[in-house]
Amino acid sequence: MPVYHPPRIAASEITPREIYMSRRKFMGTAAAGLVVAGASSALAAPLAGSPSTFSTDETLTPKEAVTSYNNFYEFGTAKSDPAQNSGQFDPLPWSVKVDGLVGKPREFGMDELIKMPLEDRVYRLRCVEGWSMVIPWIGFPLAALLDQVEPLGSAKYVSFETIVRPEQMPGQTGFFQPLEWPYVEGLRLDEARHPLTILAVGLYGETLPNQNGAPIRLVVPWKYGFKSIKSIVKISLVEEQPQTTWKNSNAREYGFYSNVNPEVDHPRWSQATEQRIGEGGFFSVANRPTLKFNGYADEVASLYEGMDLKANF
Ligand SMILES: Nc1nc2c(c(=O)[nH]1)N[C@H]1C(S)=C(S)[C@@H](COP(=O)(O)O)O[C@H]1N2
Ligand SMILES: [Mo]
Repeated sequence: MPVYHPPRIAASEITPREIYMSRRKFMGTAAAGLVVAGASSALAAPLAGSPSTFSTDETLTPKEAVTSYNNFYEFGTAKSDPAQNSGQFDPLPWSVKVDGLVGKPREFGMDELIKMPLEDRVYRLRCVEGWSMVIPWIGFPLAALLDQVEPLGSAKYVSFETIVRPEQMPGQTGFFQPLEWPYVEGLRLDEARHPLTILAVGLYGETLPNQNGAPIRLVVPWKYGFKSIKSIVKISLVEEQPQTTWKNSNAREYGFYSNVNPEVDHPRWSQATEQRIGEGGFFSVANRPTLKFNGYADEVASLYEGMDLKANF
């Protein structure tokens, strides 16, 4: 199968601020009436980054699968829920507060974040449930943002927080709450600063669809998908290992590190193989060997030298 390359628009042809402003204007005038189930992608604006040497050349997972088979419990627990239930979510205006053990705490507006040095990063994403995708993200290294706030020597970890907005997130309302809100995640500072770790603002040549974490989400390709927290409103530099949602919900099954590792099984199922979504039909079998660190061992294995990865799962 040939590798599909998303259409590229020369970065010089787009002023990100203009796109965001016109998108906002559109949303303002079009009003909620136009936003029907599954139509959130109609609000997407074109976006482009420069090519990156970190990209895999594996066959891309079709866009339809990337945007309709999601985990985003704020919109419901079924794979189809995020695409179906996120049409009312209005991601703009948006800002991300960066605070904690930093010299220059501040809030970044989305208009600024969209102007960071954007790159195309085609990454494998491997969910702890046993499926994987190859996704063409557009984003920038998290390290570039951290540099701007000047982390103090005492900062050892980075914590992340998703928005809480029950009026636009149906999974945050009702009697059954599958997780505690806000969804939180964390990385060690060296993991957060690793060049593979990005904040994504788009995929497939467009701004992020709501179901994929609009308007800005984390992507850490060597860890299980749940570490890649969506719709981030806060990033804090801290001294102690941060709370993480899935560990809080079940510490026996989900650890802080959550590095993709075929040698360390989940207590209830093997992690040795995976099912590539969109390959051989939507419901193909798990016939691909899972690679250590999701195939990024050359880049990241040194971060864990001397660590027992079975104990630190
Ligand atoms: N806020 C939030 N972020 C989240 C989740 C979630 O439920 N809420 N699910 C995680 C899981 S389990 C996975 S596999 C990835 C899926 O990202 P995708 O839908 O873009 O493929 O998002 C992660 N980020
Ligand atoms: Mo996941």
